[in-house]
Amino acid sequence: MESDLIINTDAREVTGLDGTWDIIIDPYQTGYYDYRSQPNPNGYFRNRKNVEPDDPYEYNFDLSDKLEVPGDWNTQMEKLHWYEGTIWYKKDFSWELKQDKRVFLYFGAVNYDARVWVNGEYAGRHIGGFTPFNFEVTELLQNGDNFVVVMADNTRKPEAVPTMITDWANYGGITRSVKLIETEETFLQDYYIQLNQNAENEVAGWVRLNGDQLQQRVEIRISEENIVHRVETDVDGFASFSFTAELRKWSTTDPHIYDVRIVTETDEITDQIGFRTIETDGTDVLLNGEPIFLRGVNIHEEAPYRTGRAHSIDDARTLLNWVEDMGGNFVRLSHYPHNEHMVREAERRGIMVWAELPLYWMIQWDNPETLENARNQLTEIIHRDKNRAAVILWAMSNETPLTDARVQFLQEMIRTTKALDPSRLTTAALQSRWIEEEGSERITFMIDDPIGEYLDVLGVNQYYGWYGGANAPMDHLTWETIYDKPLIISEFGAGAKQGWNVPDNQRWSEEFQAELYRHTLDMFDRIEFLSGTVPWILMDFRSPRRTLPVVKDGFNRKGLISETGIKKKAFDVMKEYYQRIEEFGHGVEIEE
Ligand code: GCB
Repeated sequence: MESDLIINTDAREVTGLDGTWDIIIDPYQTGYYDYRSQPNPNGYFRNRKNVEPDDPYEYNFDLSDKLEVPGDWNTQMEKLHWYEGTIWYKKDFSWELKQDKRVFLYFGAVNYDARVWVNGEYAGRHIGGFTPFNFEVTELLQNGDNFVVVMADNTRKPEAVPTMITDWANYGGITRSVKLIETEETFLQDYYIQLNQNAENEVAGWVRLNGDQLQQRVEIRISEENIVHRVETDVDGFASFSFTAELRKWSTTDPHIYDVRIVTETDEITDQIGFRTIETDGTDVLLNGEPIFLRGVNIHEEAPYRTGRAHSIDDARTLLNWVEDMGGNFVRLSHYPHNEHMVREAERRGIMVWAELPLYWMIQWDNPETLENARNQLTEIIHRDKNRAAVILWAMSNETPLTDARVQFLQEMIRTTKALDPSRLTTAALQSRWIEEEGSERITFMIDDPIGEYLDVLGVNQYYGWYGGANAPMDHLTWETIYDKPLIISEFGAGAKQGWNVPDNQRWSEEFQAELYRHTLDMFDRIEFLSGTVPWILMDFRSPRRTLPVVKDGFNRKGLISETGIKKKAFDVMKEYYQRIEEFGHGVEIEE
């Protein structure tokens, strides 16, 4: 699947359109449909204003409310706290037309359905709330005053990805940065430069040009190693290549990143790229050929301290500082693609990334349009992040039901992933089957989900002691798998309200949560084929499902840190566990 997405946008000639936008709240989509439900050619995208007393327009962007972009609408305005529906956004900007230049309008993400117009002319539409997209607007711009209008709709729909029910807030709006990207007539749109996973001293990849002058000489330069590799693009502007190179590997302890410069006859760009191999051997995950235990933690894209959708480099730094403080070397960016700052910042710090698609709980598995939508979101996120050494796992789904239609759907997703990016591993967060032995206390967690056959690494979520079972020693629990593949416990945990003052060991107390972590981690020591642990979750996050007053108040409280940034007791339990793993490895219980 080809994509017209422009990558590495920060390294290009960019004009930011972030800042204050005029908005119109439009629950009835009056700005789009007329009273016969037909698209109205004079919708709000025309941005008309009454000038004369008799002018008939029944809207006015300039006199309406304002919102900051990037940012969700729910946490910016009290009256939008629970709003799901359509909001129109408008931004004025001035532009100087340049000969021989092309211009693309790029959105980091809009949740969920975005239609875009420039100066009243239609530019395009995008579906999916967490992936980037761009439209060419060269012909739509004019010298001087311009405006862009976005119709953003976050209505939940049964056929959508994600679908109706999620355990997170459906934050709406233009949640990531908007920019105009200026390019040459023929420019380097996309490239893939990674180690060949089957020959670790071979750099392999491709470049793709966009424009009229598609046959060009291209150089890939890694000057730190005195490497200059030359290729020529074909009539379609495409060239694949491979060359041998002894490179310093990117790893969690030495996250070395090279400046890689790609120079064509008409364009050039520099990216920061790390080189590493990631593979499996039986039940081990191997980074650069060595087994590694993934000391992980789950993260939602929830902004620390202020709540709402996180989007900035500062948000990423705060969250990843906590991961490092805990002793982590791995993050699961659940349950959808996070912003690019997060991935690049993780990479700079040597933190490995599990990147996930929002195929969460229930999905219309037998709906071909839903599959197409999911594959499109997959394609976009792979395109954006395929040169990031930190990303080691493409995760297909979370806790999806065991039906044939779902297996076929996910198989198709795995096939697409491997075709687009043969250099990374696939996984999914599954559930185990509890087998209770009659007349005995023993319980076996059996991993035999049929999709396991097609994945490289198995993630399993388990909440023994919280959703079922007692918060007590777990010696009666054992784990079995029918697959000779690495296992990551992709979720475990318990809810606790930070500072909750109740007698020890009561549900919702910090002590209860810490105790459950101790019992669970003891159990993990006994799982031989375990390759990583990922507690649920780093920080409390908003979820409309969590209504219990006083304790929850609209937040999922399984965070190890409160949304106000205060660590709970279980944070230290996790930290001690990771110190022990780092020092002695997995499976070694230390006698106190
Ligand atoms: C899960 C889900 C996660 C929820 C969590 C919970 O299994 O994967 O999205 O937030 O449990 O807190 O119940």
